[in-house]
Amino acid sequence: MFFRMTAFAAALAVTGAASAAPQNWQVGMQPAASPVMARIEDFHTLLLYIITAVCLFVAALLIWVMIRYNQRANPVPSKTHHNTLLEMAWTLVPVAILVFIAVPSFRLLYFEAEIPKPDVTIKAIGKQWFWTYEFPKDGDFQFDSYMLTDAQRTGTGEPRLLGVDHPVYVPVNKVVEIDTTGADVIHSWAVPAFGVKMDAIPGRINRTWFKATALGTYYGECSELCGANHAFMPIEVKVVSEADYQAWLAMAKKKYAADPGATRVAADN
Ligand SMILES: [Cu+2]
Repeated sequence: MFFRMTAFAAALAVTGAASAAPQNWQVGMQPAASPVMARIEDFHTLLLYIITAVCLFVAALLIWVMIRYNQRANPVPSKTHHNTLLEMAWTLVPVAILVFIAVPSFRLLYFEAEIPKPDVTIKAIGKQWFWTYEFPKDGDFQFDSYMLTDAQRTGTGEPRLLGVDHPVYVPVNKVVEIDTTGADVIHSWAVPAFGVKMDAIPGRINRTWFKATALGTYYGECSELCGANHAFMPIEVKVVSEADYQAWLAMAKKKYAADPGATRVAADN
């Protein structure tokens, strides 16, 4: 079972798709692979310019005060205790900056929150400590997705602590709705390259979405501390062409519907 799935993944890998995972010594974010993440990066860059300017301005004021108004340069201190114009300025200028930031911030929040009509709907159920994926509209099957052990990883090229036995497949350039919930405690379904991080809370369904813009393998991790193996329930999403997705769907429907417990084999290793 497990090996047949791996062979299928290997066949798809021939299409030359890239892999998006954290790199050693990485400082910045993973390259954006969805419209939401592209906007998050733009917003992040805008904020970086603003906070850099604010920091430089405040640092310059501090240095100026230290040099111009130290005891040696200014032996007789001023008795000034207020200055209406200055106080208005240091209140209103930060307000103006915050309002300026709020506009793109809310625009981004609503862009994330308003889910376009989905082409694919996937239910991601966080469990201690793995993910169960359901495809309620494309054939109504489900399967479990466990992290690969070091022994299982050998020869697969899967990254340590990120590769899973049964990745989720999604078609490229299609809107994928993720409905997530927790079966036991709070988990969080997160894939950085898609700009997605949604708490998986028992008793409710949280919805989010992404539209992967490039073929490849994308990794994420449970992002809500959920117990002993919190760090060992990664997320692996394979973004494939529509034809490859249909091929996977046909195979998955048969395999998982015929034997819903099949994934247990991998789980018990
Ligand atoms: Cu978790």
